[in-house]
Amino acid sequence: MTRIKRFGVSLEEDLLEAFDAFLDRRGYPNRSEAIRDLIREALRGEEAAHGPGPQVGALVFLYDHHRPGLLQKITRTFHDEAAHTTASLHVHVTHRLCLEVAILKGKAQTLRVLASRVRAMKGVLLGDLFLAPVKE
Ligand code: NI
Repeated sequence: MTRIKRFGVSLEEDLLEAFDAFLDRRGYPNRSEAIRDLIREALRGEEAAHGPGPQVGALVFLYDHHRPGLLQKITRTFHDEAAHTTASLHVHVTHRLCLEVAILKGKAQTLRVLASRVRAMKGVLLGDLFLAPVKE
């Protein structure tokens, strides 16, 4: 079993209060458990974002399909990037809004650029990219 090490953390009182409220909302039994989880999450996120190996990803984005030209732009972008797109899911959320989930595969940098291109389009209201390194 890995040895447990202790270290001290100094932070502002209001930040600590906000952190404790966060622990309550998430149901953490103590600060150590929450800090361990946050560190693991940050390390995983960094590996996913900058790791050199292949990644699988999901780009989740919400857009206004009434915006002139937007649908064609989105379609063109994903056709250009067909090698990286494995599947997609489209949900008609409201009269105007569509939610799309594109499942992607490729290098982190390529997928991040693709996600940024989609997010930058006028009429795309939000877009989040989830990446996970593929390990054999
Ligand atoms: Ni739709």
